[in-house]
Amino acid sequence: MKKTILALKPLLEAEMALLDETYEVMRLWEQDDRAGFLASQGGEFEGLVSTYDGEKVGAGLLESLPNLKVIAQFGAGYDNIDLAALKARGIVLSNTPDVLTDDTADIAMLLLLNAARRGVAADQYLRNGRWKEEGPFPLTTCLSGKVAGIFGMGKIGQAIARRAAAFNMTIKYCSRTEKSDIPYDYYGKLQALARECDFLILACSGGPETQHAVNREVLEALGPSGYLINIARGSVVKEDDLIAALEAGEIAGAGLDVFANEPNVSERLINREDVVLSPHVGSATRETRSKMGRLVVENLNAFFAGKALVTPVVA
Ligand code: 8YV
Repeated sequence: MKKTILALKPLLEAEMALLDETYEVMRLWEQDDRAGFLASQGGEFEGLVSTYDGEKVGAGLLESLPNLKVIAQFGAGYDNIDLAALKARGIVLSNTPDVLTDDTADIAMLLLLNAARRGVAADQYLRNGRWKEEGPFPLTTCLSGKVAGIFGMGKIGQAIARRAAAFNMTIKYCSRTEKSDIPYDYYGKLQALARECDFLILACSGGPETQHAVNREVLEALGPSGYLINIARGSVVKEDDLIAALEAGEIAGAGLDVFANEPNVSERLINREDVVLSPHVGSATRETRSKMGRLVVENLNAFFAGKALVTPVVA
């Protein structure tokens, strides 16, 4: 008999079909009365497919899934999941690392280039006829010779470092511990890194450990010619402090893919010319989302075959 899985958000069509081949998949997003559905059928589910931008996986949802054994997260980050509650119940968790590293690092570069060279603003300038009417676009600032300070030197941080180095930037980094195999200058304190860099790039995990790590003091240290780039999590930045620093000219600009309250983005950011925005698209290519979906299915298959998870977070 097929195992019954609850999916909080859809995978791409091909991977959804793959899931349907092996499992009885119930789609929470199709339920009008989610609470009623979970109350009546929650006991059926042994597996859960979750995502960062779906229902939060906390004590409440877990209580309604009393027979849950495995969660396969569609995403590398899992700060939407209450790990303590999982461990208390002995539920295992997988995620989708590695397959999204390059795409996410590419988006960091897209934001970095657009923050410095103002690509989006330059496009608008031309389209709105301002080149003809007002003359050349205002001068911008270069990347080469500048310091990229990377907060979080995991796989994505390292992929960003390789790209930034290819743009002739000097790399410095801050992470929990110094990494012996990384050739860049290490800083134990984020504020110290911010003081030493031109572009502060956030590539760390979300969650309580990094919550509001970028605050007024860090932005002050980054200084009036510094830029903040965030492809990590909105929670890493105290967004009110960022907006205040931008409004006061305490930093030069920002490139943001992630926000405090997605998908709602503060008008005070939207209305600023010195900010480049993207709607949480780090992993959002067809190829990568497909690979992420496959990993979700492979992890569930491994678990139900009694094997080790392919990419475990909590095993
Ligand atoms: C999302 C992400 O998972 O991998 C992560 O941590 O934030 C993204 O890849 C994706 O947008 C689906 O929610």
